[in-house]
Order: sequence, then structure tokens, then C-alpha cells
Amino acid sequence: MNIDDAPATGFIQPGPTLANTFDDDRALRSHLRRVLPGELLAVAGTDYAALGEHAAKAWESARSRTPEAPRLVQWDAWGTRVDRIETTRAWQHGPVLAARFGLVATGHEAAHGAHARVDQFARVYLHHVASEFFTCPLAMSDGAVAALKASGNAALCARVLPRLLSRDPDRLWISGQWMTETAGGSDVGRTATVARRDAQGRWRLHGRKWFTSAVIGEMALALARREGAGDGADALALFLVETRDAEGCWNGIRVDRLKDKLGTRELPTAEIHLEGSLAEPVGDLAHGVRQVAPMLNVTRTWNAVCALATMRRCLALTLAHARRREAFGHALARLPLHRATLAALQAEFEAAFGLVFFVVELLGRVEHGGGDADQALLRALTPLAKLWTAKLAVRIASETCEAFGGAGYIEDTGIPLLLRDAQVYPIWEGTTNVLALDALRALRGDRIRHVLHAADALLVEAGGDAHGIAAALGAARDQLDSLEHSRDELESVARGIALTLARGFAAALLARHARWTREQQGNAQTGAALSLFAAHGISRLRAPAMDAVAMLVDNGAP
Ligand code: MFK
Repeated sequence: MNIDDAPATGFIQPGPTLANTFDDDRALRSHLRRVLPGELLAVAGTDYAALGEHAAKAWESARSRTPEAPRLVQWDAWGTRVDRIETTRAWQHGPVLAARFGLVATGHEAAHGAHARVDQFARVYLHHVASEFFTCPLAMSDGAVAALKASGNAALCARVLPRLLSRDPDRLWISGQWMTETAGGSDVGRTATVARRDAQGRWRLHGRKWFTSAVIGEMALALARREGAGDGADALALFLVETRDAEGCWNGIRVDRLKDKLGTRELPTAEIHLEGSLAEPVGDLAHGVRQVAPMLNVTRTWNAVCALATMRRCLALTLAHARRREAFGHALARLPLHRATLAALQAEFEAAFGLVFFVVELLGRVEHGGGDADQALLRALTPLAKLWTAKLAVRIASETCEAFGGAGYIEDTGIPLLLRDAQVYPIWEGTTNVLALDALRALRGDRIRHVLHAADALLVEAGGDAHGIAAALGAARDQLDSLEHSRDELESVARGIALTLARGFAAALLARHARWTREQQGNAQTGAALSLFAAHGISRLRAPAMDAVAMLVDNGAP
């Protein structure tokens, strides 16, 4: 049968399409206009538009082909162990786009000073979804740059940083971060990999790494325990491992298998054995967690920016669909409950956007000599932004599936992928609970005062606090103070405190931005987002309920 002779099938719903994702993004555009100098925005704007165009096209092309997955080929035809990882097309092209758009390098561009990080993360945000999580190894690379700079190891920096920051795809290096082991995912202190000297006095690593997301890279930073150094996190050291030797052979690395993951399937996450891999200490042969911490904070910022990118993609598709899909005699976008649902999600997204890009701005300031107050604020807000946006991305992706009805549950619409991928954000780089406890660590002493003081200053800039933002933040501080001497109770409510601080600070930022957009752009949409966000409630505090918890977890025995 000729295709032209096929019987008419009646109504067919067109799938959602994307316009240039930069042109279309009010939150991003108004934010960049407020914080970036005009000259930088004018030059970088060409790249943002190109990334936005690429993102729209990548969405279309992904719909017209069968999804690809990476493959591990362990043996060649003649029996030689090769452990070759074959990646998808988007991944093969990843280094070219990363170098061309400076997805790591622009963040360290000296000429742009403290603004470099905003420029960089605007690029990351625009490219993340289209990159098919190639941003994951880029995050590790950026984190490695931060850890190496903080280490003060001049020789390693001179050798490696020009590679990690290269704008030439043939010179660009990608770095992994190898921490997670079978015994230690969150509790990194249980790392069992051992560092031992060989006959020539060189360090070699022996052990098993359970999640290595960038074994395709040229190097990795890995935690290992110097032989005989004792137990615990303090006895760990941080090492740089180059994955291949001068002949291009694996540096004592055996790739056991690729992970069969819920999402991020294009990302070839591997289990590996280190069998005498040559390694170089980054700093002292102790305090490895402290040495890797700058990396963790940078990768957690990437996590938050990528979570935002997923939210924005979900909202763009949901709105595009709501404008074209009709039900009950109207476009979905005209139905009161559907409209209210979408607007509430958009408001949450805009608040989260402000918090994440404020963290990005602070990171730039701190890296360019920012004072103690900026440092304390950055340390406190990074885990808050990471944990809140990770959860929110899952919620928005789940609502997105629902907003498409049955089509949102069908794999080749591309919608379920957003939800499966979003679920990585609350796990990757520390779970919600680990991050909530890190927030407690970061808020110790008078750091909480810096957060509240900064929020007060934002509310002054906003011209007032019409939504009880300061009160919500104050209540979180009071709970933190009142439970200071009862560690178990404090930990049991840490999520509520962290979420309240994240939401309260985000609301203060949104209030300031609402004033700016109203006065500078004659636009009341940010103010509307603030009203809806606040109406949804800022506080997420919970009272400790230790007895009830014990009854439920310990099977009735308090
Ligand atoms: C997209 C790709 C996805 C692919 C699938 C992914 C699946 C998941 C794959 C993974 O496994 S990703 C990695 C997830 N793991 C983590 O992110 C680690 C989570 N654990 C933590 O974050 C713990 O809080 C941490 C290991 C960092 C610390 O726990 P410890 O061992 O109890 O350390 P301790 O004694 O509290 O802190 C040691 C030092 O580090 C202290 O400094 P001092 O020695 O000077 O006192 C801390 O203050 C410091 N520190 C800890 N966290 C810090 C920090 N400093 C700055 N910033 C931080 N964030």
C-alpha cells in the first residue's frame, strides 16, 4: 500500500515543539540583564542564542530517532581485554561543544572577574538537557579545577589546569571524581581503596570504585587510604589519576561493567577496579575529605543549575502543549485548574532560579577575593540550593508527565525521560538528608546570622517584606538555636530547617528581583511569581517528634 493511500486516522495531536530556549526564557534573560555588565552580555549573548537554538533542534532530532545507549566492549575479537566504552553521538560531540562554548573554561575567565561564573552557568543551564548529561563529567572537571586550585599544588596545576580549561577540543581533558565505594557512598570515611608505594617509590592505587561517572575522561580525582594510615575520613588522601598511560593503555584500570540506571542512561557510569593505578597525591597524605570539599561544592552547584534546566524544559514543554491541546472545548491553557497548576510550578521555578544564580554569583565573588560574609553565605547556601532544587525538579518533572496525561507516560514522547533523569538530582552529589546535615554543619556558630542578615538587606532593596519572609527565616533560626544542645532532635528536623531557609532566602531574592523588573522593565510577572510562591507557604519547619518516630521505625518500642 502506498503511504498516500493510508486510511485517514482522524484527529492527531501535534507534539510540543520548542522555540530557541534562550529567546524564550524570561527568568534567565531578566536575571542576566540585572547582573551582567552590558558589554559581557552583548558578546556572550551570541553564544547563549546559539546554545538556545541547539537545544531546540536537539529536542526535535531526539524525537525522530531511536535512543542510543553507551556500550562497554570488554574483549576484542582475538581475546585481548580492551574495556572500550562506546558512547552516544551527543557524547562524542560533547567535548567539541564544551570547548567551543567554554562550558568549564568561561567560569575561570580572568577578564570577566566575578561575573565569569554567571556567564559560565548561563551556558551550562542552556546546554544541559541537550547535552544528554555530558554536563556530569564537565561538572567533575570544573570541580577538579577548584580542588586543584585550592590545593596550592603548583606543579599539578601547571600540568593539568590548561587541559581542563582548554578551548581546543583536541587538548581538552575531562576529569572524573572517584569517591563512591561499595561501603561508602555518603559515608566516604569508609573508603577502602589503598595507596601503596611501588619499588620506585611511586604511589599506586588498589581498590574498587563503585560509581565512576567519567571513566571516559583523561583523569580523575580519587580518594584512597595510605597503607597503614588507620581508619576514618581523616586518614584519606586525595590523588590524581591519569586514566591512560603514554601508549594510550589503561593505567591499571579494569572496567567491570556499566551501570543499568533508572535515568541518565546516555551517561556511561562504570564500576571499576584499580589494580595498581599510578597516582599522584594532590596535597598532604591526609584530610582527603577536606581536600575534595571544594570539588563537592562546585559539583553541587552544577547539580542545582542542571536541576533548574530540567525544570525549565519541563515548564516550556508543558506550556507549549497546554496552548495547543484542547479539552472540554478549550485549550488546556484556558482551563482554570490547569492554569493555576502551571502558574504555581512556574512560581516555584522562578524562586529556585533566583537562589541558584545567586549562589553562582557568590561563587564568582568568593573566587575573586570576596570577604568572610560572602564566604559564609556561599558555604551555607550551596547545600540549601542543591537539596531544594533537586527535590523540586523531581516534583515538576512528575507534574509534567501528569500535565500531558497518557502521553506523558509514553516513552517516545520524550516526557518520561525528564522524570527518570530528574531523579538523579537528589542522589548525585549527596542525598537530601546528607545535604541537610551538611547545611547544619555550614550554619554552625554565627553563620546562620549571616544568612538572615543578607536576607534582611535584600528585603530592604526589595522595598519591604509583604509576605512574612523575615518571620519564616527567623523561625528557622529559632529552631536551630533551641535544638543546638539536642543533636538527635536537631538532625531529625534538619530537612525542614534547610527547606525553610532555602525557600525564605529565595523569596527575599525574588522580592528584590520583582522590584527591579517592575521598575526597570515595566514587568509585573516576577511580582506575580513572588505572590504565588509565598501563598504556597515559605516555612517547611516540623516539630521534633522523637517518640513517634521511634514507635514507627523501631516497631513499637520507643
Ligand atoms: C549525573 C550523573 C549521575 C550518575 C549516578 C550517580 C549516582 C550517585 C553517584 C555518587 O555516588 S555521587 C557522590 C555522592 N557522595 C557524596 O556527595 C558524598 C556525600 N557525603 C558527604 O557529603 C559528607 O558530608 C562528607 C563525606 C563530605 C563528610 O563526611 P564526614 O566523613 O563525616 O566528614 P567531616 O569530618 O564532617 O568533614 C571532614 C572535613 O571536611 C571537615 O573539615 P575540617 O577537617 O577542617 O574540620 C568538614 O568541615 C569539611 N567539609 C565537609 N563537607 C564540606 C566540607 N568543607 C566544605 N564544604 C563541604 N561541603
